[in-house]
Amino acid sequence: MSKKDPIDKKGTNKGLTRRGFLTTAIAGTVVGAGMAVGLKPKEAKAREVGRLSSEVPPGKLDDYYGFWSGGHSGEIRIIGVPSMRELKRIPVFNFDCTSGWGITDYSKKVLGLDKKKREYVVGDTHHVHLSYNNGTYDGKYAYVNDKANARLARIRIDYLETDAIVELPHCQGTHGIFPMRTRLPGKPYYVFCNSEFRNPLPNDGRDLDDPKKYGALHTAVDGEKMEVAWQVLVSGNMDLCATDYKGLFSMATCYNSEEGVVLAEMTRADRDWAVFFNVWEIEKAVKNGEYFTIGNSKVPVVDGRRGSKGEGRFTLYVPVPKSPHGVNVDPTGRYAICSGKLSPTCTVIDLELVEKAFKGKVKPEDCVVAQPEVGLGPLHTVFDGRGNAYTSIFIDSQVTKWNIKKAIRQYKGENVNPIVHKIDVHYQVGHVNATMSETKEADGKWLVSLNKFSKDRFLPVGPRHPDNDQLIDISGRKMRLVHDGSVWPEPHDCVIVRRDIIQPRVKRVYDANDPKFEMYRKWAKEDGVKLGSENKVIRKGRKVRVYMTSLAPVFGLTEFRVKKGDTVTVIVTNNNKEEDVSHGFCLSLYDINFGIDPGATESVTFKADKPGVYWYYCTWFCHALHLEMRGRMIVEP
Ligand code: CUK
Ligand code: CUA
Repeated sequence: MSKKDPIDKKGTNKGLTRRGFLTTAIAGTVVGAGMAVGLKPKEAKAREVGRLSSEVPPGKLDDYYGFWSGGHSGEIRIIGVPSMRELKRIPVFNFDCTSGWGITDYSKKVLGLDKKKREYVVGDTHHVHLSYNNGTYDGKYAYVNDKANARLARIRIDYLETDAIVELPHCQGTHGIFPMRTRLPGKPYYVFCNSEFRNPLPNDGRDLDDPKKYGALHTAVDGEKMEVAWQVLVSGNMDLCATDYKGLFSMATCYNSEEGVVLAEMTRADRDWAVFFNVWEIEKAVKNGEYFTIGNSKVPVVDGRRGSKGEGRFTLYVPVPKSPHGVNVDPTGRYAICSGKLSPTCTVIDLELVEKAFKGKVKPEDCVVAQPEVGLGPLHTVFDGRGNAYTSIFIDSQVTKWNIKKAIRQYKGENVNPIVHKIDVHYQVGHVNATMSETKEADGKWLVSLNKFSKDRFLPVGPRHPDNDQLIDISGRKMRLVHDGSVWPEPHDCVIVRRDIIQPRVKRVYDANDPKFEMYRKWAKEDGVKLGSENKVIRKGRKVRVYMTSLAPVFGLTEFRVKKGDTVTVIVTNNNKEEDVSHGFCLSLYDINFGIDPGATESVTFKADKPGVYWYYCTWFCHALHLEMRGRMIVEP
């Protein structure tokens, strides 16, 4: 790396990376080659090292929407790229007073908290993916897993709000998920989910001490209906998930082929595998009734375990070295790349050969076409659309850029080095992702390295540090570290999407098919109230519905009366239609706090169990007289 590189001056990347000596030698050659084809030294230099600007000046917008998982928080976060500014948090499996998620009637319905069943109040989000068509994002939905309580959630992109959550039967540790990358005419659109932990099937007290009888399931969820379609019983623990670009396969990396329950047992074997699922063959079997069910769930299950009749028909086990983690398909759709975790290699699997292997024409092990050595602890791989792969290296704290075609040539015995460049990251990187990397439109501009450790990179804030999401320019031959971004733990993964694909609405509109309004319309009809324009208290026995408008700076009702013991539903409509004018409804000493977006209606149901006077007030600074925007709930004894 030249002394003129500004990165050198900042001292963040001091020329030679630990293993960079190898690529430095090649660097000179490329600059030279650039000059040979008539480039001025400056242009050649620009090609050599990325030179994109990450500055987004005041008043300007980011080029990309980043969808980050929130990890422990159970949410999704939207980050502008390249500014790395946090723009929004979308509550999914968690509670949030900004919107009232987990508090309002609609959100409780989505979360399943309205029923008298077991209630989950925590979540653990790892993998966010958007819905696709024709190999790229179609801007309809985002999906995210809950590893904690085995669920899949869907977020509608028009409002960037969670609209459905489905529980996956018999699963624990729902980890890798991936939607189909294309929609096939007349076929359902599936999102595939891996269960990482094996458990007794059904998990009702049987087989407690007989781990050989535990199982793990690969689940297909209909991404439009948000219903579980079928499941496949698999050998080993499944980790990450991916799909091909033709709509034929889903796939999972599997570790713990030993099917052990403690670490020493889980890591004994030198080889584990990647499992490929023959989606439409499974679908056919299910349609023909060739399935069984587990416990009292009605979901069809087929057996795809090793040595079962389904192996070779439903599933294909391709051996890969020791405990693989990530699996990623390159933008050409030809190669699936598994990262070794306990092996310093990536394994490149040719999906055309996988197709042949399902037809019995080649052996599963012959689908492997390359195995480049990328560093210690490779986890996830992403792409620039120019034939290069970028693998996160956990133990080395590096990102390795390597060339897929060269890796294939090397595997065939040619004396070529597929490694292009390595860059240090700070520190212990998990996922990396690049702009549009998970689509055929990968554009090779920015890469984000989601580092688990940040140690000395930020002001210390106690024993728990923020994570460090680093922005890296990948437009040149060499990578260039541009920005350190602190982020509260622990986003596992992200996708970075061109901004023209995401078209959210700035105010809520009464669409006929908006499920949020369905509930209110039904109630208003029952009560003969004009929703959004009338302020009325309707009593039916001990049930009271309070219809209230809000328009800055007043609520339509400055007081309402109920009796102790009533079940009260307060329905608030925000009649401000201007952008940005949200209201909130916070009811003092009743543990109620939710927001109402412009044009929206929200409601809350509670028991008026305490007599007295309780002020409700607006929680959004909506007007100069915002503090005056309030009223009294009078609860008669
Ligand atoms: S996992 Cu966390 S670094 Cu849950 Cu995608 Cu690989
Ligand atoms: Cu409405 Cu403040």
